[in-house]
Amino acid sequence: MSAEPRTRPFPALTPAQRLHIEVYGYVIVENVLTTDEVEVLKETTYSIEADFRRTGELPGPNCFNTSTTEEFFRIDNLPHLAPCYFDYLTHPFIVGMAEEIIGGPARLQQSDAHIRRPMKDEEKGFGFHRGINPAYSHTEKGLYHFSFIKALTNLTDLGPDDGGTTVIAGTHKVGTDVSREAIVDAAMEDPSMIHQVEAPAGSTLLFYESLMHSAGVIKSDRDRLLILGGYMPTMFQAWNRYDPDPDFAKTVSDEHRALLTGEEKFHWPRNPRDLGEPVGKL
Ligand SMILES: O=C(O)CCC(=O)C(=O)O
Repeated sequence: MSAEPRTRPFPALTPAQRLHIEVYGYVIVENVLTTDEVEVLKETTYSIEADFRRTGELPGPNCFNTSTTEEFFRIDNLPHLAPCYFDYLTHPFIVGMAEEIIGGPARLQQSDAHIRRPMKDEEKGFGFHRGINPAYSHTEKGLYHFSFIKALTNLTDLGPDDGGTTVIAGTHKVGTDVSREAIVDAAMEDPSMIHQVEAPAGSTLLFYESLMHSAGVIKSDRDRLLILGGYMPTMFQAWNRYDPDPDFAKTVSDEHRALLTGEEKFHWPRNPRDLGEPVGKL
């Protein structure tokens, strides 16, 4: 019986990148997207916002806005809304990175695109949060695997004043017995633990969702756009309101449908790597 052809790189991360996320809870992989891919994603998101502001309409069924303020426009549940969104969320390298960290096959669990603009002075500040208990982890081959991983790609260049995503390094392993406030207060005492993304457009921040993270504070006059996919093992349910559009799911390949729906559920072959293993080829 021959093995099915691999469609995603494994391992996707270099040993150094894998060690970085292990220790700090995040890693930045530069230039994952091409300039053209970035431009189409930006244009699509700006045009969805412009249509919404003009008509109040969303671009399709089964999507929603988490925010529609002037400073923060966010459109959620993306795969069926535009081919560029689908291509990002199913990007072999991005899904490959997610599956490496989960430790087995992934389903798309959340997706959103954001436009952030400079805030009013009184609203400036961090909003550190995390979406899931650090308990949903397991260790295999000595490496920490987690059941909710996010791939957040900045669509604008991020310098120090551009409000890149900001994290409290290493907090992915701090349990929920420690309150959010206690973690944030402790980190504020020693800001060397607070790391902010600075990277060219098209770079991906891969992070455990249990890591304390926040939008950065934009001090420049530039918009910050991003797209984000959240991935979980297939046996997990989709997050609230991120269920796949059923009509769209019928139109894609079996492999992509499985990624959108998680239909393989508990058929979940584990796939751990050795830290020293080099990046795998397709
Ligand atoms: O805006 C950002 O950079 C962070 C996004 C965020 O907070 C999240 O994914 O939960």
